[in-house]
Order: sequence, then C-alpha cells, then structure tokens
Amino acid sequence: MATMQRHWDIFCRVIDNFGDIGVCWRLARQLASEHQRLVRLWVDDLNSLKPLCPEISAQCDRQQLAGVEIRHWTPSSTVDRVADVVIEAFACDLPEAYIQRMAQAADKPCWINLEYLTAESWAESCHGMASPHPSLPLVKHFYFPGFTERSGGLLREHSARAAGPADRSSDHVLKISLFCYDTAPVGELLDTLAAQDSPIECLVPPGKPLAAVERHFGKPGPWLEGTLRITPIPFLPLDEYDQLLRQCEVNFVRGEDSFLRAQWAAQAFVWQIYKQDEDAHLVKLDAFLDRYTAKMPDETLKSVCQTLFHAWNSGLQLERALTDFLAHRHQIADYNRQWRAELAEHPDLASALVKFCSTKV
Ligand code: TRH
Repeated sequence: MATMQRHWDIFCRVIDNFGDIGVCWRLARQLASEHQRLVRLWVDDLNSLKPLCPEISAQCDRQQLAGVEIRHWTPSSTVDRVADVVIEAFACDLPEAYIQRMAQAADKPCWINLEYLTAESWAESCHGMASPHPSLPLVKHFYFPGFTERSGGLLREHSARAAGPADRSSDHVLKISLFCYDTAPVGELLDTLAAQDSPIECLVPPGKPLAAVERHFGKPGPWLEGTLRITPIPFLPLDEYDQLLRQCEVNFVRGEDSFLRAQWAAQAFVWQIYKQDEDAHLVKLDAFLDRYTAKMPDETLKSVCQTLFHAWNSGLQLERALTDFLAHRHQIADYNRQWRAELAEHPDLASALVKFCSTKV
C-alpha cells in the first residue's frame, strides 16, 4: 500500500552524546504506536541507544522493541528493501546502495532530511524545501522541527501530555535535576545552591554532569554542603527521565531532546545549548529566548530568565542570576504551563511529518 506509506526507514548516525538517537528513537516509537507505521530504525551505534532503552541488546543486529524494528547499521548492512518514507536524520548520509535502490523503485520513496530543532526564523523559510538529486530521479525534502505552525512541529507523544505537579509547600526540599556539558560553570552553581536558605537536592546523572561535580569536590559523592544534598543518580531509561523532569522543580537540560522535554514538563528550566563553531549556538540561544520570553507577563521575569540562560552558557556572573531565578521559579513555572499549552496547539512533529509525506507521493 504505497500510498498509505506504511513502511518507514529512519537512519541515525550517532555523532556524540545522546540527542541524535534520543530524537530518532522517540520518533520511531511514536510513528509505530500512534500512526501504525512499520518502522525500521537503522542506528550505527547501539551502545548509545542502550542507556535510553536498556531492554535492547547492543550485540543484536536486528531486534524488535516498542513496535519498532531496530537494525544495527554497519558498512556491510545489506538493502533488502526500500521503505515508502526514508528519514535521513541530521544529514547522516544514507548508504549509497540504499540511494541506488530508491532510484530504481517504481514508486519513489519520500526522502526526508530531518534537521535539528532551532527557533531561528530562517528555518521556517527552509522548512519543506525540495532538493533534487544531482543525477538520480530522487528529491530530498528538508524538514525543520520548530516552535510555530510554519515549521515541522515538535516531538510530542501522547505520554508527554501531562505536565509536572506544582508543589508549592514551603517545607519541601527543592529538587533540581542537572544535565549539562562539562563546560558548564558547575562549581559556581553548587556554591550558589549551597548558599540558599532552604533545603535543596540536586540530582546528577552519570557522564559529563557527574564528572563536573566530582571535579568540583575532588572526591566521589553523594555530597552534603550545608542544606544542599547532591546525589548521583543512574542514567534513566527515556520515559523515566521524562518523569524525573516532571518531578523536579528546576531542570537543567542541554542539547535538543532534554531541552524540549523540559518544556513539556513545564517546570522551571535552564538550557545549556550544544556548542557550535564560530559561536553559531549563541544566535540559536537568543532566537529561542526571544520566542520563549515574548509573552512573559513582565520585564523582570524576562530578564531573570534571559540573564540566567546567558550566565549558564557563558560561565559569567552565575551567582546573582541563579539566586534571582530561584526566587522567581514559581512565576516561571506558571508561565511555562502557558508556554507549553501554546506549543501544544500546533500539530506534533510525527503527525505533521506523516501529513507532509503524504503530499509528496
Ligand atoms: O546528549 P545531548 O547533548 O545531545 C546532543 C544534542 O542533541 C545536539 O543537538 C546534538 O548535536 C548532539 O547531541 C550530537 O542532549 P539531548 O539532546 O538532551 O539528548 C540527551 C538524551 O538522553 C535525551 O533523549 C534524554 C536522554 N536521557 C535519558 O534518557 N536518561 C537520562 O538519565 C538522561 C540524563 C538523558
């Protein structure tokens, strides 16, 4: 049934970290469970998927999970068939043999390059653009996720529809999750948290965040600094991580996928953006801040958020910025519920993608 586009292949090459595979795994699962597509996820590094999805075997070339066929993509992977829709995630370069088979197919597949999420307005004008192959009868379309209806939407499964609770009791411990790169000013963050009057628990997953904390203290955790407790936690399976973001009152997130999840959790959040050459990421950071803070109820809240995001990403003047942010965290969370509701008015990425592809047959 080529017109219904039942068969989807998603190709994912892991560059570093977990964002690329996190996005692809979410998309694959959602296309299978919410759109009844037959999805194969081709990933070159199963070890990167395993922490997010501990059920998989990193040794198995072909396995089925959550309705998705997970294939280990190696240079020797053979092409048994081409799908109706082929997603090349983040310009990962499809195997040449696969492209040749696409060109030979009687019904040409819909070929999508799934791009990184950005709030920059140029992405809207490039969304959906067609790029004909220079020598083969194939057309690739550029698909840009984004925050407006002029973009390709945001990944949001049915399970992402619940926000976190608003726990405002004065006697509770303020729970903070810390997911960041090793360039973040973690020492200053911990010193500032330790200087607050009320009890705080900071939860730190392994990898770059925990390494940064260990470097600061010079010994393994858990750590106690006044009323601040810093607790190492395991790397959680993806859905449990989403749950953690809903439960913490402040979430430090990074990259692309945890950044978006923090917005669905609708608690206060701080974003460390993935660094790019020539500081291109700073433009991307400001593009997001402009959109995100545009409807904040007052200039103070706007400035508090912008100042902390900049301080966290630059490493400069964090103490004051963080103290102000913590003092305003309830107003920020209230606003984030509104922001989340506005974003949720647009079609989610998987639904929008299904629709987009159906017009490209
Ligand atoms: O890991 P990241 O830094 O990924 C980055 C970005 O995607 C960036 O844009 C990309 O260019 C680069 O990788 C190569 O941050 P991100 O995007 O938040 O991805 C982390 C994933 O890990 C996300 O899907 C959430 C998941 N995760 C868990 O499942 N459990 C956990 O305990 C934690 C901390 C994260």
